[in-house]
Amino acid sequence: MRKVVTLLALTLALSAPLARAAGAPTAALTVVNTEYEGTKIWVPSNLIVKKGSKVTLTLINNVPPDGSQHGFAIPDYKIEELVTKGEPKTVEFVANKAGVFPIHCQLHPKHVAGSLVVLP
Ligand SMILES: [Cu+2]
Repeated sequence: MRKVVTLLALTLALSAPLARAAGAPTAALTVVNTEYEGTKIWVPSNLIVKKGSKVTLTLINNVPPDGSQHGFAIPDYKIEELVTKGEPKTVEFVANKAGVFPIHCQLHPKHVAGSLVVLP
């Protein structure tokens, strides 16, 4: 009986990390809108996650003046947010298709664009 209990404890101890590894990967990223010499850009511009990841984006608009608004859109994932300076926004989605998907500000075509890269 003692051997069985020891074996059971050992099995549980070894299987716990495996069970965690089998869960969906997660990615928590903070993306900040900033202005450099007159050019507005979300940084980092390229977001890289693995397919199947539960992605949580924290969007922060730091471009003056207070109350200014910029967009953050990933049309292929049907994401379109308005982010006001001083009011960070959280976006959650599952990266369920692999590829390279454009990110842009839907309000300002000249705002530098980026990409969401979902690795297969
Ligand atoms: Cu903008």
